[in-house]
Amino acid sequence: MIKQALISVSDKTGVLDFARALSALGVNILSTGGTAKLLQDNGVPVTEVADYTGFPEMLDGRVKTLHPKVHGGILARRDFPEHIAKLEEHGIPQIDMVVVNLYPFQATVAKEECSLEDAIENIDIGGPTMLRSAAKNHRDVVVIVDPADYGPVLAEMKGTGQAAGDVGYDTKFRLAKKVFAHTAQYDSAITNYLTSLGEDKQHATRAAYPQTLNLHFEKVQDMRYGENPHQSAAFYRDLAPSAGSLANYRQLQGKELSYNNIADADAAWECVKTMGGFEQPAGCVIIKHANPCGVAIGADALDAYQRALKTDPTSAFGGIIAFNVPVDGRAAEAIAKLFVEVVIAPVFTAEARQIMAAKQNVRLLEIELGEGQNAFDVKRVGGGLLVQSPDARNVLPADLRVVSKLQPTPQQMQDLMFAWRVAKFVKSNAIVFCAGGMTLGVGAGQMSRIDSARIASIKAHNAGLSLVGSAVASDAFFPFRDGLDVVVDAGATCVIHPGGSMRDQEVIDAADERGVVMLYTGTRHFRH
Ligand code: 93A
Repeated sequence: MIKQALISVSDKTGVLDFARALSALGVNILSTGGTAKLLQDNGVPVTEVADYTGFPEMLDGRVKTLHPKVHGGILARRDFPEHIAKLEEHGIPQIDMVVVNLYPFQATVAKEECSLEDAIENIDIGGPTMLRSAAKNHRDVVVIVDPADYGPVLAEMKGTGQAAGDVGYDTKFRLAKKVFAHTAQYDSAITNYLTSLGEDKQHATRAAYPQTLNLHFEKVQDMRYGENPHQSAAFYRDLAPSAGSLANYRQLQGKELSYNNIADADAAWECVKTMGGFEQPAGCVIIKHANPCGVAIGADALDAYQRALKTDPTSAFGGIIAFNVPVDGRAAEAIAKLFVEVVIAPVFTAEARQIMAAKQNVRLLEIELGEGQNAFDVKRVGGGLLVQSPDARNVLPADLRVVSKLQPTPQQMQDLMFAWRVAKFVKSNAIVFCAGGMTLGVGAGQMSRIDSARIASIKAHNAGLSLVGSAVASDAFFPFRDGLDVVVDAGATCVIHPGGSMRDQEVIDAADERGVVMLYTGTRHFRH
């Protein structure tokens, strides 16, 4: 039963209605200066903490609630008779609810003119102390740091069940967790600010990336192992994953996802999401070891899948397949013939699910399509992290520059745009041959571009695919004409790459000499 609440808030949103409702439920309210005044002025009965402790607020408000009568009342264990006896001995009533939000430190330091002095005065000491006391003793004390919780807590108190006039343990526990996350973030903001101060220690130097990086992710699952069986692993997701991201997956069937499954599923999903906007509505991507081994667009899921599979059916064995359209029964029947690890789509029809149910080991993931982007990319290095914005840039036809004498045909333009989108998802150095909305040969992850070009054409040859009249994308410029000669020798008639090499002219001259179309994107897509 909640008999006494302490309310001390900087953000006074909703607090008046909440306090009024608590008061109506017979809760005695204690409050600090500004909050007490607001409540009094609006007719809510309240006792000022200073009157309660017998100590005035002092040191310009730095000491308001830091008193044993406050903290004893919050922290005493209700199930320990010795604690209760101590409270009685010192005349300390119990405090059953703490409603606190903190001095607006983040908002203060976000202001351009904020001085160190302003920032320091906005470091809340008494507030976090009460929040942490109450959260520690959450078994007996309700703690609210977020005004959004006023409504749900009131509703629970007004309920008629066991918890009438109180809230259940689950709610108390949830609120306590929220508090520790909040105070941790608050302290992180202070650290970030202090470490961002320039030489004069007075003003923060503003940068796109904070001085200290605090990542807040929640665990989705522990895994049996990591990239290899001797490595341990877990999957964490953003507290609010952006729309359309892998972490929003819904698994319909199959074994637990492994570390490599998740990494490859992400590559497949991110790639297939870029397959919209072509003449053909359906896109399919098959990934092996983080690289696309077949990408195609088609009339529907089945068509796109069959074409994607043609690029490299050997590598597709044990692969991960993603679609940007619903998977129906016909597509599922075709997929079920191949050994695959994971299939991802926005939706699987009932018929598709029924067909895939015969393959219980295959993991089926549904993810809603969405345009969201991660706020940043991270890569772990020894003793540190590399952070960057994601490679979100998608080149549009208007960004392209034709540098060869020969102009592209509309069909070549389509093929080049498709090849370029795929190349972004191939590990560098990337060379991708395409035609008619499907990959023909993918050269990935080589230390030299010319080797990627050779491998891509060998793979097309092995798959029995002709490269005559094909389009080629290269994720970065050709440093010499030799790489271009390899792809043209193989049959390519148009090439797309960022340009920007010292020997650009040599490579353009080679394109003209060989009679092929060459386009610059001005954008590079290294991927490591
Ligand atoms: O200055 S403090 O660090 N010292 C305290 O003892 C104290 N007690 C409550 N800040 C303190 N507070 C904070 O005052 C609360 O966290 C809340 O943000 C604010 C509410 O003050 P008022 O009710 O006067 O507007």
